[in-house]
Amino acid sequence: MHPENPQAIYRKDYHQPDFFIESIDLHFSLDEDVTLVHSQMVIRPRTTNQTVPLVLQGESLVLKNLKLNGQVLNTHDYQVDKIHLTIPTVPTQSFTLETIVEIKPQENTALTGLYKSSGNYCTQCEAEGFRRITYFLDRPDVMARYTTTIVADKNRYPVLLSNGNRVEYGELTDGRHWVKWADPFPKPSYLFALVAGNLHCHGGKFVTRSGREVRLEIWVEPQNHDQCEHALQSLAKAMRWDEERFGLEYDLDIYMIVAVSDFNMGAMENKGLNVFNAKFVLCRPDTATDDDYENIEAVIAHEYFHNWTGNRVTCRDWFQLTLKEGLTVFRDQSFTEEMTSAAVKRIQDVRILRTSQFAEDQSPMAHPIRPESYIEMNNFYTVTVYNKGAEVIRLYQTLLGKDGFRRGMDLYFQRHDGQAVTCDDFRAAMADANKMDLSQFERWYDQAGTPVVDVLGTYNALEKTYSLTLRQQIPANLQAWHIPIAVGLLGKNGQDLPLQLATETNSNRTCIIELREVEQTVTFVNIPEAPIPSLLRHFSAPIKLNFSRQREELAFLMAHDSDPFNRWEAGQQLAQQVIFDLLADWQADKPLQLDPLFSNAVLKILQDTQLEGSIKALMLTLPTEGFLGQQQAEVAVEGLFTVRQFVLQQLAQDHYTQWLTIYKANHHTPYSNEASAIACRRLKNVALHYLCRLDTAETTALAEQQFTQSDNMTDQQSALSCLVNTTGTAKTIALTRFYTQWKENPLVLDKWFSVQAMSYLPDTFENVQALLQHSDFNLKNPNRARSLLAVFSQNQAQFHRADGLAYQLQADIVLQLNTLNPQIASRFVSVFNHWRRFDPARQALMQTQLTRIIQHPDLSKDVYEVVSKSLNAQN
Ligand code: B3K
Ligand code: ZN
Repeated sequence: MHPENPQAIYRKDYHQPDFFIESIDLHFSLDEDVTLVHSQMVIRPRTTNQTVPLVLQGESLVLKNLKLNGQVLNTHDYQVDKIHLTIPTVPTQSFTLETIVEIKPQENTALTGLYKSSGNYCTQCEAEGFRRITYFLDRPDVMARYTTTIVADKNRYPVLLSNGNRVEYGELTDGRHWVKWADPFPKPSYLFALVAGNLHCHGGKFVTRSGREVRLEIWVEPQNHDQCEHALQSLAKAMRWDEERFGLEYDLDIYMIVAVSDFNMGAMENKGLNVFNAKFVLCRPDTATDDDYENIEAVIAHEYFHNWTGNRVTCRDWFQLTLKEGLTVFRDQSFTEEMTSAAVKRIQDVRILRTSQFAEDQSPMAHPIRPESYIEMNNFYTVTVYNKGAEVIRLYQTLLGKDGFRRGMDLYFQRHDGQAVTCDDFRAAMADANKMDLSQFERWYDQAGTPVVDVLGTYNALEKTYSLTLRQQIPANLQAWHIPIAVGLLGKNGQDLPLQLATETNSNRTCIIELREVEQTVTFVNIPEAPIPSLLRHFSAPIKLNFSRQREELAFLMAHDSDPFNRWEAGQQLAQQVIFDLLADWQADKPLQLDPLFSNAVLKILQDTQLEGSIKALMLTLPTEGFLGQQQAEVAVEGLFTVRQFVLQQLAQDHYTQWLTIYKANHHTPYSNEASAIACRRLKNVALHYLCRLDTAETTALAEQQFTQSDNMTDQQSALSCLVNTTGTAKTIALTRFYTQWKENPLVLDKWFSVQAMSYLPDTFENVQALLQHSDFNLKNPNRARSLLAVFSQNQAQFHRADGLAYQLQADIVLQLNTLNPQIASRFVSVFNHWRRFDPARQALMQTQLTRIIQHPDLSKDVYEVVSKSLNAQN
């Protein structure tokens, strides 16, 4: 059974709002039983020559009072249903509307609207959560000025925060106090925020380049006071970077970030008052890994960058989400590239894109970065909208150059500051600022799927020319994309050959081919020898590029390509070829033998003294089972697992001495957060993982030693994840010790759950089942639920066990979450989206669970949308 008429909303049906809300004066009286929200709005009809009903959104609200221009409305003057307040007749000129509603934040487990986390109040309004706080025109093109007064018990809630500036405060006689906030910038309702609680402030300041002083405040639960400095530093770095790279300054006198423990996603860019998942704020060397540190810096930067790309210029409607998200992800990626290593960051980003987004393109939930329709908007905060969206923004920069991109951004802000606009407006700014025709570029916004380009290369020894023929595979009803493809040609010594196109006189080492037609041929002249092409350097477009290569050629590129991204890529392709050939042998019951060419290529990387440590660590990491499975017509669950394990073990054996040397050489570097120390930890931990594949007393002792002696979480967690895959007693000892050490720190305890869910031993499912019963497991806390269950569902061989028990467990959890927290339920059910990619037996097992879920009587829109699409689609 599905919910009452889950209606799809279409992009083509966009209409301007009939009313605008000029201002809203909010008054919250926070109480343990019932919270009262009093709102006073000034509403202006868009046109004055017709009367249209005023329809406000509101959900789970109890309306207590309603006044229009100061007059109480009679019940026959308005209608209230589950999701609306409708007033059929309203004045044709501006009027005021006052409402008082009751809400119960303490009962809100969906974590959208106003809710409680660790005893504190906080809000999450994007995309459509404001309607769970008060009646409103809850859409991003309605931008209002907000004032917010919060009244609460002073002992329990000494800190009362909202957007903008604190303008007044005072005490009441009954132990309560109040604070009034005013936000001078008109904003859409999704950017509203309120926080009330017992919080500690870690403060700082930032002086903008025009000399204005901005107060920076990181608010955390008191026990976390010593884990805020990195977040504060990250914020200051992001503020400086945005000034330098894009000329964008912060606009209020205060910038606040609040860390909360219960949060559906990473963080939220509310104007002047970001609310963050504590995971992306809190860190200390002994509690957070190097990746945690990097993620914190990136997410803080991302939310900060939204102040311009999202808040000052926002989206006209939710179909335009990538306008702010794709752009802001691109901005945070560029920031991290400059703060850390561009090549490492690019490889990490492409890995996410190819494992998650390309998979989404292959699934029933595939959609263009600007979707055409949705049932539940929260389902469209996807890797496609975010990460592919960022790739599309990167394409502009590749095509227009960094300066051209900046000109486009400047024009975009000049035209649209203070407005709610569309992706077309952004594209027009880029085109106009650079006098370039970007009309074909719209295909990136309206066509779903990953473009595929087949490439053929021909060398003409007589003419000394090298030609590349590129052909786009265009699915029925779609049109050719505009694709920049970065190309280099390597000579036989591995050096880049100077590139000269037949049509050009100047030459370069990397050239951008602009593929616009279905098929195009480009010819390079004066090429003295048959070159080896390096294609799609730094992954210049989010596509699949087919070019057939021998293993020798891949090993050559892996050793020599001047583009570090493509060096890594060649290694991945080589590993993939090797794994798939071994898989064929395994399927034919032939003995497995690792190709010495591959083993040697790995050895060369191990011994390369020039290669930067973090890149080296990435190059020594095999493609995941998930990624490999995606390349197959039917995912070979057991085969991929067995063969990949074999390759890892073989590499561990073949180069035992070298792994040990690398391990020892990097093990004693003292802890610091510098890139060089991080690189040492990455390398040594990759080495440790290979060594531990051998599961000997010696290798286990290494991991145990690291586990007990490390002074930082990167090393401790890494050692633990090696130990959970060992078969002796070391595993239990380490797990118990870790638990005892960290049971009071929820973020670290999440790691304890995750490490166990990631184990590749065959009892992992039973362990996960047992962990669900653990007193520290709590399905209502999204971080905890994800740390065990979302992590386990990515453990391909264990989750997709042939008996289907893990599927059944996942469906049980989805049904529980459907009631508690539909957004998380919908994320969890998405693992079944790929059900048709598996063998018939697994398909049947997953289909059974999907059918069971869709028959549930009270399915949320969130889960309904995903499951119905999954069951109905053909791919
Ligand atoms: N804009 C928020 C995401 C809101 C998700 C709503 N389901 C965080 C971000 O992208 O910065
Ligand atoms: Zn964002």
